[in-house]
Amino acid sequence: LFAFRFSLFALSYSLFAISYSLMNSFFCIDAHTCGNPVRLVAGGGPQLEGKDMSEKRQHFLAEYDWIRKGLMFEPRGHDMMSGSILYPPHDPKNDVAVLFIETSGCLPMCGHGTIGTITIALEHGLINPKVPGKIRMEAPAGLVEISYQQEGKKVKSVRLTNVKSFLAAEKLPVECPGLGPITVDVAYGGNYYAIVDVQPNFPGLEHYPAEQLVAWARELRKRINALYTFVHPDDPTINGCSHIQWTGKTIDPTSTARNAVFYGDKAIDRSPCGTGTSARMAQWYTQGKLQAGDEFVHESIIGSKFIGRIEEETTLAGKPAIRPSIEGWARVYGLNTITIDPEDDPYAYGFQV
Ligand code: PYC
Repeated sequence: LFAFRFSLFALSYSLFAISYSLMNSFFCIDAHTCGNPVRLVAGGGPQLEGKDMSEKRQHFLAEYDWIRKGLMFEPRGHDMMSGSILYPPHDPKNDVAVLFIETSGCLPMCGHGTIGTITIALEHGLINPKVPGKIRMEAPAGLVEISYQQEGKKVKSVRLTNVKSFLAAEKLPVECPGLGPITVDVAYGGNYYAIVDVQPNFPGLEHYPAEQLVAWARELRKRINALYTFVHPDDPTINGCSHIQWTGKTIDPTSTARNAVFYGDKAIDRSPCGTGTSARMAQWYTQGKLQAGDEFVHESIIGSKFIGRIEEETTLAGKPAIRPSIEGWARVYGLNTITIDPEDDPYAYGFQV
């Protein structure tokens, strides 16, 4: 029954995909997760080669990155735009595989992207979970286990148990433009994050406008990557510090912590960032500030919240690691058929200013 159901899914998906890609048109379903955009490409995504999503990610980057640029950058997207493309799973035990696309590239894992993608896919019948209420999702960074609450067609919340997350380095010195010498901890939660904790030269994110944090973060990321190397122990295609996580005082005194996560070249995540929250929970866990069973309520720059929890205490390459879970919600708001036609539009592949 599974094989039959899966082949029907795969067949209808490929027919849909082929007919859209022939027209260079992409049928997208737009949503946001706690304020941050998720554009799911439900038709027109390319067929990719590879035995898993990590290999498929490399194939996409080598041959189809124009699709990401066209759909994510202005004029069809914007600085914060982020999305995903669904693929059949490689392991028959799993329900779906996902490629994440974003202004910054193709992320190994994206938490807000997962919550939005799963919400859209369930509400629009693009996934048929083998076990109702549960989804096993293959991401380039590894297996992500999901549970969700649905009332009628509406998905009310999604909780994802992320890949192994760990603190990679502590108190790395770096000179931050505008702030002077600071130290950062670097943690992995599906991407590598430099976490800027409150310290003498950084009183907290609430003291600065978002544009200022963006400008500093862009330069800070360059400097960190020039000084230090980060490579995932199991997958060398995941490397480099891609995000900066500014921290500060919460708006709601009942929240545990707040962040402003910089990604791409000009974006601050409007959600608390799922992989950033995972990285920060791994940092807190390793530093003895968070235990299994504790609730970690993480607030974003706009005050939206993810609820984190440690699901498993484990190790990775001899280092302490956790499998954190993150719960959040998404709302679907638009159907959007987007054409990328370079013969007709000089800005088909987008631009950045
Ligand atoms: O939620 O993991 C996330 C994420 C990564 C970049 C933007 N959001």
